[in-house]
Amino acid sequence: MTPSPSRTSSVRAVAALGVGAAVIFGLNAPVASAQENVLRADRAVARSCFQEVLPATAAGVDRREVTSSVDGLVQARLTDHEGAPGDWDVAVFDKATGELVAASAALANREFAESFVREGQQLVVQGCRYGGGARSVVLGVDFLAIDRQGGPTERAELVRVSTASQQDKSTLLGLGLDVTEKADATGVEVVLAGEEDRRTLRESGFTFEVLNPDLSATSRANAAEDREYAARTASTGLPSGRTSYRHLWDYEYEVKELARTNPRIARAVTLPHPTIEGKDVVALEIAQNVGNTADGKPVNLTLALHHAREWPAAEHAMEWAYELVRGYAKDAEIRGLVDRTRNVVVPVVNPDGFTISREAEPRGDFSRFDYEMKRKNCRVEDSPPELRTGVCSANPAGRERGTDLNRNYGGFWGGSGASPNWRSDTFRGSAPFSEPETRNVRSIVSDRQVTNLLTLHTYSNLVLRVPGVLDVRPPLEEAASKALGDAMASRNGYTSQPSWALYDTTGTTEDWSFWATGGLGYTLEIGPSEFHPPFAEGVVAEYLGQAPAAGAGKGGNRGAFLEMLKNAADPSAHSTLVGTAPAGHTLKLHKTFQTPTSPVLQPDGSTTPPIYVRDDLNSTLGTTGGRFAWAVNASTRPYVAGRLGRDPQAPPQVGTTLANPEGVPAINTNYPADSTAEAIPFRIAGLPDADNGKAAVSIRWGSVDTDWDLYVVDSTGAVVASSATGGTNSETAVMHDPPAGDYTALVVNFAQADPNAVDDWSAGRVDFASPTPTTYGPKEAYQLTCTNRKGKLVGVTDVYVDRGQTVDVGSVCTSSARDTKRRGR
Ligand code: 0X9
Ligand code: ZN
Repeated sequence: MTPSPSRTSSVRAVAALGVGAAVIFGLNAPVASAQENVLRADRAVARSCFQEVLPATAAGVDRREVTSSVDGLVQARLTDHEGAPGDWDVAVFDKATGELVAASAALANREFAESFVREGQQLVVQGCRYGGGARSVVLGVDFLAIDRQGGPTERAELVRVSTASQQDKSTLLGLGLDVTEKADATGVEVVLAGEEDRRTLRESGFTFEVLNPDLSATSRANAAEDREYAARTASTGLPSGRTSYRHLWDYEYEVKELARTNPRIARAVTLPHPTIEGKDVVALEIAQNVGNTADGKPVNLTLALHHAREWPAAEHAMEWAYELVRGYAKDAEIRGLVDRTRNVVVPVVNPDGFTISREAEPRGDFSRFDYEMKRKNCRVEDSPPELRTGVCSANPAGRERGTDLNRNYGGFWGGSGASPNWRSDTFRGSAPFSEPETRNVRSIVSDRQVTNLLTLHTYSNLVLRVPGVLDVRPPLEEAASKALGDAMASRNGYTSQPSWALYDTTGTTEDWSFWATGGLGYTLEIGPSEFHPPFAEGVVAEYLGQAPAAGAGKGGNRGAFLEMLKNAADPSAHSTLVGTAPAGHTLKLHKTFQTPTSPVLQPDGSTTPPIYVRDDLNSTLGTTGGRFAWAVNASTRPYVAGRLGRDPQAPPQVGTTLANPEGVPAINTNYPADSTAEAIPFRIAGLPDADNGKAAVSIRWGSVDTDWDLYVVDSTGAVVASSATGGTNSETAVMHDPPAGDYTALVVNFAQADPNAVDDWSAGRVDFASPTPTTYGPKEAYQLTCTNRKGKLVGVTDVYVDRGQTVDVGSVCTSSARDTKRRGR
């Protein structure tokens, strides 16, 4: 595929500070270490670097003045100097107005700030030594010209595509369009980024209606509303009091300030893998005596912003961090829960993408919307060679560059609902865990006992649980998984359901974490209708549970997060190992296994064999002497443990035919608004006569150019199944575990190949199948080891433990492996 003209922009990079003023084409490497590029400060001062231009004489600050040589981007980078670790931040200001242009405030000396500038604009680049021992740091400043003569600005719109069946939704997903999570029995909302997407949809034959013809206008209006709201609101009821959407540097700075000012309960952490643009990803850990990470408490992990444009997700995670830290001092419920758990919050999993989306709003006037609606990360290697140039904010492929991080996890990777095409918004990446951002999350989940995981997205008012794929079937722990999802939904007013109920997705966060570790995992889709609505609605109302949010009066997402935390604190919801060990010893739980991905879908529709993904789970308990209790996940991973099903109590019902009534209904392309259809009643039997795991209603006709659509309604008239594809000569609507009762098949005459010779439907049938029984797999063990103070291995044993169970492993550090094993079993 070739990019549309508007996406073509050429980038020229100029090193402004550094060894000469070399012109670097398509490169943004940090500048080498000439003296003028080393910032120095003898003292560290913990303060914001981006608040204002500080006096030149102020302690802990050094700065340079530069003039932009281009119309385009400025990039300021900090890197270590002479290897000394520390924490420096950087901010770029407009010299004339003192206004902030860009900033970066991560936890170490690795900083990357980028924004738009005009040719001749004078800038102050300020470096601030926030903490740590590094007296100096290397500054690199690059300017990148952007050619904006690329063509017409694109108009993005939101449409609702009619898709009656699961098959339809798969076909739609296959078009590579930007399909949202807003979906129901009859349609899905899709973002069309421009002309090319409009053409793709028109040519696909799907019918659609326009919901919002100009998303760019809505986004400008929302931004204006946000400015007015912030201007007239001194403080909100949010835990932080925040009144507007944060920038990436706000998240970074607030994470470290919360840690610095609450050192006993909060700790700021840099995740192990820097992003593709070279940014550090930050997390906040909250627990009583937070520094003791080997205290054996259950870990509650809150993730946000896998997807760049979903700003309220990150706001919710950050407010939750404030809730826990501030609540610890003044709220007995929060304090009690935090005392029993360890909480890790990653507000921005995808900082590269977030910055591009967030900073597009005020300044990016070239194909502006395109970047604000970015979803993926900044991976460029999978793009065609001619599109591998340019930095992420000005890549010739525009927002289409990158991997969908929520298709890149190992769980069922490469199957349906994820694209093999680099350009798609659901591009799965070149391999499972090919991206640094997903590897960061993987490392947290692999190195801790994460018993509870919540990953925040926008939008559609949903609480989604595993699995993301219908074929995977529910886990044995479906009841526990559903109960917690329902508990969260009772607070935020969202719909609680398995993810696959909307459409299949593979490679998502919790479809790896749950099936590999057993930690309960959920996706929240926050808010009813927009990726980043006005702050007052998308953040304040949704978090606190105020009108117009669905959770108004029920506790909102704050309440939902509390339900998650309560579950984490409840030993009956996970597993516990107890035993005795002398003080100062280290217990380790270890598991290694491999799990197959999905058969890997290829661009031509064929599949190649699954890839085996190796996982290594490791967690540690530091002993304090005497009895210990260690909160852990069950030893058998749900992937092999089995699947929940049902034993048939009776044979399935015998299939029946649906007779086509006299006559032909008028053409109707507007069901359900227009109810014109043929109605054929049928009955589904129940126990003791029949036990149906599945009912399939089907019809057939002659020409693929004729289009009959099929809907099944129950006795209340609610649509319970449907099938409305185009380009086929049959439809099949499927019901799973259908309740006994009276139903009606509604057959809609959508189109006729030849209006003068009716191609009527025939062969109407309802077929039934038995339920699939529950299946059980093998039991898996953890390897438990104990090492003494000198690092000598003094105990080893296998441990089997189920959810809700407490297993006594005895005195694991003082006996031979065989003795310990006998005691543990
Ligand atoms: O598509 C996603 O990654 C998530 N939705 S979003 O609109 N925020 O992008 C949801 C993933 C899980 N959903 C399904 N299996 N349907
Ligand atoms: Zn999302």
